[in-house]
Amino acid sequence: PGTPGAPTRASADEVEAMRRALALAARGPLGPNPRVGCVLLAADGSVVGEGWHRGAGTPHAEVAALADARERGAQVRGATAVVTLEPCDHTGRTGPCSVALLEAGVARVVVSVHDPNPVAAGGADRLRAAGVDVVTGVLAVEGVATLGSWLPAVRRGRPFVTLKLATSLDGRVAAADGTSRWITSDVARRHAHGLRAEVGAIVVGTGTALVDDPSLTARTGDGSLVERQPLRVVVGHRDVPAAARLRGPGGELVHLRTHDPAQVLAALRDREVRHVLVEGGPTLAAAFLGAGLVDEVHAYVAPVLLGAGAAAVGDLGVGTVADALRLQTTGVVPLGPDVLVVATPVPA
Ligand code: AOF
Ligand code: ZN
Repeated sequence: PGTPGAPTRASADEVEAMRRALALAARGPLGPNPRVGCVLLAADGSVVGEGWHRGAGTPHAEVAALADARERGAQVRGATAVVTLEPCDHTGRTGPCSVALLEAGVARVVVSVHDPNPVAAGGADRLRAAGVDVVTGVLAVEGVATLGSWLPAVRRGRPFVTLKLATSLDGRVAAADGTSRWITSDVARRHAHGLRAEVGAIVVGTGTALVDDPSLTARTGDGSLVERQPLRVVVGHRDVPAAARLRGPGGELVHLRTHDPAQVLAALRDREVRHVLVEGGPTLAAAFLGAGLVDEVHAYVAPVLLGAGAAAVGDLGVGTVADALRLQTTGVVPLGPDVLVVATPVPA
């Protein structure tokens, strides 16, 4: 509680509680809903309740923390709620956390990140209007990092898009005869499976589905399927053969009969996908890049030279080097014999 009118700031106890709330948030799954954590502090700074969001359809972090306090028989009236995302003010799959906090008699709310979701936001305003002290922006850099691709996805109103390329040193994805298994090493492929396990959907063109016959599953080192499988999305007009590996065990198969990346993303947003991995081939990669719908490129590059064969990215309509699509490198990771380059398009 600060002097009326004076800007309120989080106390040292509250900042420490936010660190704890962020660690709790990270226990939650990646998926349609954000990862959120909440810690309830009594007036003396002691922790009286903790909670985190365990995925869409389950109680929000604030409600989970209130339930924890009740179980401990702790007094919540007058407490401070430290929460990594602004409390929601809507009834979605569950009720508004703003109201739950008010009904519990919470006196102060400390928030890391403002909720960019237009249907859910407004909790901070409602709490302030009811006389609750609200502080926002506490450990905001860490808060944003914990939310990962959920935050840009909700801000943009479409899934966050990662384009994955796996190429030879001379930028090719196949040799002259079309063979492509395996250009990158086992280490690089395993790393790519980690990325698959984090996304909501993997997208390929029908050409890739037919020629490479990928399974598009997320697997662990020993080849077994991870528990949560991304949607397997095939884009284009050609049919997927009944014998394709894509039809085997793994995530749900979705066939979108379009070539328009914006339509693909709209369809996946409607299925509450927050992060899409575009895995090929060159035509689809060029379509997404050309439409300005790639947020991040993950290029696995193997020290292999092919000299001929398909390039990773099809025609971008770049006729002269001044028109090249320039990216900014944000990370370089050595992976056994290969290298992963992470890069983001530079806005024109
Ligand atoms: C969460 N967990 O702990 C908080 C969220 O459909 P619903 O009811 O689950 O609402 C999801 C929205 O609620 C979500 O997009 C976000 O804007 C807001 N806050 N969501 O899943 C939480 N605090
Ligand atoms: Zn909520």
